[in-house]
Amino acid sequence: MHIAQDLHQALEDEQFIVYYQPIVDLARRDKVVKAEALIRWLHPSRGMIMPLDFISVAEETGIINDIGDWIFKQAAQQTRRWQQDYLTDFQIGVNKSPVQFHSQDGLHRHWTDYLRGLHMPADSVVIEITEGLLLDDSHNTAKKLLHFKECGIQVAIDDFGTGYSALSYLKKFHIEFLKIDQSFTRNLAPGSSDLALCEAIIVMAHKLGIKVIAEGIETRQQRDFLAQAGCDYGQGYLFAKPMPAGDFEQLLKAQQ
Ligand code: G
Ligand code: G
Ligand code: MN
Ligand code: NA
Repeated sequence: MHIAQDLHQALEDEQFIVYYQPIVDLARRDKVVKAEALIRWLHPSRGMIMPLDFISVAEETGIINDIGDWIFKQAAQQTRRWQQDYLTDFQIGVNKSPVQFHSQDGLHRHWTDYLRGLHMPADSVVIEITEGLLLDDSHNTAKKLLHFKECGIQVAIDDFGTGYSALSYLKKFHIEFLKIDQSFTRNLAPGSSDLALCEAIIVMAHKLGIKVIAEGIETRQQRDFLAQAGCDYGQGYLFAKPMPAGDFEQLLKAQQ
């Protein structure tokens, strides 16, 4: 198996697929208002390959930048159609690994130009980055994030709580969303420390003007605990798994 070489072919032959996982508004009867774009690779002989099995290789070879560019454009075009047909303020989250984030300097300009070309507001897109990125400031992370902010593209901290959460970065950087990691939502129960942590994160985020998305919600009970704690948005198998665009569109149609 030659993942590194195959990745080039994959881009050329458009073997990648964008899956979409709904993000629901917990205060609006779990209405689907956003999605996270998640890449899949339909390999001609090996079948479906998941991102964890090729993203790090793509980062090592540098092709991650082209893949990231491709997925951004796909997701943006799709989001434009859904905004026109179903929800004018529909928003899409796109993952950006630290490698991608650091190796492309004018990314914010490139992205806003592309969105303007599609006649979409820049805040249609949220970049999802991990905590690790914020801790290592040797690459001008703060300046780069500010560029996105100034252009109108929003920022979410993904997997929140799993890194070396230096809370000071929450005020230092301009962040719109925190995504509570699934490891916290999994064991929610009355009196549990995970529930206490979720509640504290939500209160803190709100005081800083940051909205909260809880990931990995699989049960009604988890959903209700989080909604009760004031969590803004939810994502997880309870609502839906990541799915191809056609299936996602059926969801949007059904809730009209
Ligand atoms: O469902 P799932 O297996 O898609 O995602 C696994 C991991 O892969 C997640 O941590 C997610 O952030 C990452 N991932 C999914 N799509 C992309 C992408 O387009 N770019 C990057 N950098 N990571 C992605
Ligand atoms: O980008 P991030 O690291 O947050 O990636 C999200 C990952 O979590 C993806 O692999 C996605 O398929 C997965 N996921 C989304 N919802 C659930 C869920 O409810 N349960 C579990 N176990 N995984 C989920
Ligand atoms: Mn993510
Ligand atoms: Na996550």
